Amino acid sequence: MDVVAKVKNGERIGMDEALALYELDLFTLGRLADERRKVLHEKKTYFNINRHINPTNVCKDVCKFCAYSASRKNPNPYTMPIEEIVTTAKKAYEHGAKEVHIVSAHNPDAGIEWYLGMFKSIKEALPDIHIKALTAAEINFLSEEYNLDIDEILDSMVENGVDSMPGGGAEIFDEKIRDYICKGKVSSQKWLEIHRKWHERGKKSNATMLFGHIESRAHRIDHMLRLRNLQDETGGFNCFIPLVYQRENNFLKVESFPTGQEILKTMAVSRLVLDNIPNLKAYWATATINLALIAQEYGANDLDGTIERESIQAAAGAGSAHGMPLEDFIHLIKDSGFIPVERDSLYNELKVWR
Ligand code: V47
Repeated sequence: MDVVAKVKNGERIGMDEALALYELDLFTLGRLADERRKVLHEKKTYFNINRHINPTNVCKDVCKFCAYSASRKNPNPYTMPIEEIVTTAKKAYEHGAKEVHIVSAHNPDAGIEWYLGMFKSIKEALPDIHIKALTAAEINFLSEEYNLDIDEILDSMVENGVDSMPGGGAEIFDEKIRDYICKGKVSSQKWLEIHRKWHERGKKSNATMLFGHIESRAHRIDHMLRLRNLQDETGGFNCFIPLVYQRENNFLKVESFPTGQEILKTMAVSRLVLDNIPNLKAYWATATINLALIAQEYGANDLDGTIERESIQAAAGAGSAHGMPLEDFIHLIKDSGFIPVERDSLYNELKVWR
């Protein structure tokens, strides 16, 4: 049976079939992904009102793709005091944010109390806000730096008020590519193990994939299949987020960057391979807003959120430094023919913006 028939039958596809999907013309592939999206979400596109906070850029690791770390091309190290992080969260809450998304670098001078204490202080000040924080890469760093079990750290996260985990640090699971782009960072196996342990606590997380640099289509599919296997066991992933590689101010030499077609195909293939992860996020910060809006027709049903401020991808050229006003967000989703639905961090619907 050919891959189109198999997808239409709702059958699971493997590596060779997913590679064959990439060979389809964009419209055929898009239609398959759109049909799958409609079954799950009709014309709804989810977003949340959130505030990204990146509390330190001091990092002991050296990822070639990173433009954010202070030890590299960016000469301005900073570490926000906990009071400043709480004040930032409070201001965001007053502006309507329901989630703080907190991702940092791996700062060996900040101390474990700083890493975990910020969550406790935020929750004390704002018991209703959802804290999405600590990537598996940060958790692995804390475990190595302070000689703690992963379990101890995950338990402390829960005790200190972390509600869910973001999907960062996954990059590309293929060991050879990973070794080249981010040697020394959390291994693929460890990344998956940390998420498994988090899911075992009844908690949810996201999964990212950094693509459009030196990886091949097969590496992307391998990444998706490893996630699909874990999701079969735990069901703990809420959302998959293919992050488009941003090329500025870093040390990863890339010969050719993905076209809009390749980005859309990757979205569509993600939707079809990851048949057990309900949400596919076209993260507008890295895909650009216009392509993210088109990606809604290629399987994506989530656009992240208003962000308000973001430093990691913005340092590498993304247009996310100042977020996106809520009115613009809603207007753009509506104008592109979809129904904006404000969600909470766990994908419960809060408001349908008709
Ligand atoms: O893992 C770093 C990426 C990630 C670059 O869970 C880059 O909802 C593109 O975790 N080009 C961290 N990307 C961000 C993250 C995240 C973002 C949005 C939503 C969610 C979620 C999580 O930022 C890192 C890395 O892959 N990143 N440098 C770059 N040059």
